[in-house]
Order: sequence, then structure tokens, then C-alpha cells
Amino acid sequence: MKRFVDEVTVEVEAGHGGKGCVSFRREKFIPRGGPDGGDGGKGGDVYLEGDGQGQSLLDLFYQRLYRVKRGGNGSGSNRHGAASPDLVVRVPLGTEVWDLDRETGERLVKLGEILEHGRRLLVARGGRGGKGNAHFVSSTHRSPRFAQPGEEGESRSLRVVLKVMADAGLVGLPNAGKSTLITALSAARPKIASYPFTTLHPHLGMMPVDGYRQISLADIPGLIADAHRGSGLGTRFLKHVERNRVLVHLVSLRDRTEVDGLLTDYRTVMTELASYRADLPDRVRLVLLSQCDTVTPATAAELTAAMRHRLAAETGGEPREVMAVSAATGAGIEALRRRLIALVDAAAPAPPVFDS
Ligand SMILES: Nc1nc2c(ncn2[C@@H]2O[C@H](COP(=O)(O)OP(=O)(O)OP(=O)(O)O)[C@@H](O)[C@H]2O)c(=O)[nH]1
Ligand SMILES: [Mg+2]
Repeated sequence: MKRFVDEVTVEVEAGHGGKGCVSFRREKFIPRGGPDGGDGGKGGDVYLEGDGQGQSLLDLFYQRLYRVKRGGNGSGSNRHGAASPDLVVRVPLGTEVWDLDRETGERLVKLGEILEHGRRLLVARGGRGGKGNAHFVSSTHRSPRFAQPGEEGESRSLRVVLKVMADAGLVGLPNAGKSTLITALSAARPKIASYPFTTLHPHLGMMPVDGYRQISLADIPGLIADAHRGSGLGTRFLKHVERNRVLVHLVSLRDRTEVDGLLTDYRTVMTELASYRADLPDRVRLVLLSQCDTVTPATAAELTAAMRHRLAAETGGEPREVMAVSAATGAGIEALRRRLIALVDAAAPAPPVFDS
């Protein structure tokens, strides 16, 4: 994928309204026609619009200024100026928008967030057109020689922040096999390699469900101990976990013969999720023991059962679901696909994100 941008500041300037016109009817043989100056046209608005295909804010990184033309001026014979067209800037789902103080760069107020394809958020309103002198006739004022100028369009400095939004997010330590798995489930092609932190930013993939529907998956960069304090890729990417409805936690079986090692890996990531946001561990609906082809089938089965048992004892309540899969051989992948669909269907939408 091209460069990934998840935070950018842009300037938006809606169109000013066109000027109202001062004009008097001039017709042959009618010496003193009445006022007939038309109104100015409205200036165009600036909107951000959700684009379900969008993956990053790269376009906004390259174009930082969005300015709309002013509305057309009114003219004689009561002709109104044309409204100038609105400007629509497409952004990926999960984008939030803040109004910035131009002086200090501080965030003043959150203007909103865009979570649905096609949903528009007004970020700068165009000015109304000025009224032409035809509006100002009254019994005492038969021939007004004034008209309104157009109203100014709003102008703002915006901080635009993307928190990747997906039905299911894949989390785990570096090298757990998240990118390999999303490649097996979707057409996404993040880089895969045997060194940690291969994935440097989230990748979205679409897993087909049937002809009409797909489930979005997010491959999130590896998390390590103290990620919430900034270790590894740290908080930069933890924010991309927040908007996933379901989390799938990958724990690699590679070189494992006992359940304790798996539990250590598992807890490391769960602790980071909880430190970032207390309700994130609950969103982990599925623990995947990945790379199961690297151990014997008997070991894989044994460790899966042991992990299930230990996690059930740990939570004391609802047992966590545990499955073994191999993205390399395809073992367990079909079953995983079916479980993912069911889990996403059963999950509530992700709760509101932190304003960070
Ligand atoms: N044998 C086997 N190897 C796998 C499997 N899945 C991943 N691997 C290997 O494990 C290594 C890490 O895989 P990645 O998919 O890059 O791991 P990741 O979790 O995305 O890692 P980061 O991006 O660093 O967080 C690569 O060398 C993969 O080829 C599997 O199912 N079986
Ligand atoms: Mg990866």
C-alpha cells in the first residue's frame, strides 16, 4: 500500500455569498423603472464524506487547502447569481474531525465523526447571497440604491484523525501471523516476514460472506509489553483497535510445547489492550492459536484444550473461545471464517471512541 496517513491538518474555506445587485428597470418610454437588482448566489459548502473503500488520509496529506468559489453576483432584471457548487472531500470510515484554534493549534471542538459510507459532515458553511435592491422597496423607499454584500463563507483549520474501523481486528504479538492470516481470508496483501514489526500500519481487508456482503478485517501492527506507553509502535496504533467491533487475538504455537508460554503471550497483549482502554479485553471474542502446522496435530489439539481450560478458569465466567488454525496449510480456516461471521453478527457496534 501507499504511504499510510492517519492524522493531518487541512484548511477549509466555504464559498462567500455573491453580491446583491443595485439596478433599476430601464425600458424605452418608461422613464423611471423600479429597482430590479437580483440576489447573489449562495457560496458552496465544504463536506467530508465517508468512503467505504478509503484506507488512509493520504489524499488530504497531499491536498491541504479546500476552497470553494464564491457565489455569482446578482444582476439586473432580477437575475439571481448562481450558487457555487459544494465541495465534497472523501475520507475513510472512522475519520474524526476537530476544529482547531488557528493561533494556538489547539483542538477546540469535535465537529463529528464519519462512520458510514456516503455519510456527509458539514465542516464549513457557505455564505448566503446578498439581497439585491429589489428586496428593499417600501412605501417610503421607492428606489433603494443599496444592496447587501454576500455573507462570508466559514473558514476553518481542521485536524482530521483516522481510527481505522473494521468489523473484526486482528491483534497479537509481532510475528503471530496476523498479516498471513488476513491474506488467507481476504484480498489484502500486507507485507509478511519473519522479523517483528513487519506491519507498520493497519491494513484493511474485505472477507467475502456471500454475493452481497463482506466483513471488514483490520490487520493491526504487533503489540508488545508497554505499547500503551509508546513501546514498539505503541499508542500510534492502539487507537486503531478501538473501532473494531470484535477482536481476534492470535497467539502463535510455533516452538510451543506447553500452555504456560501461550498464556504469557496472551496476557502480554491483553494487558496492553486493557491499559489503553478497560473495555477492550472484552471485545476479544476469539483466541486463535496460529501457525498450528509448526507443531504436531496432537500437540495442537492438546494445547487448544489446555488453553481453553486455563482461560475459563481465569475469567471465571464466560469461557473464551479458542481455535487452532494455520494460514499456511489452510487448516481451520473455513471454520474460522464461519465463526467470524457469527461473532460479528452477534457483536454490538463498537462503543464511542476516546477523544484522544
Ligand atoms: N508455518 C507457518 N508460518 C507462518 C504462518 N503464519 C505466519 N507464518 C510465518 O510467520 C512469520 C510472521 O508472519 P506475519 O504474518 O508477518 O506476522 P505478523 O503477526 O503480521 O507480524 P507483525 O506484522 O510483525 O506484527 C512469517 O515468516 C510467516 O511466513 C503459518 O500458519 N504457518
Ligand atoms: Mg504483520
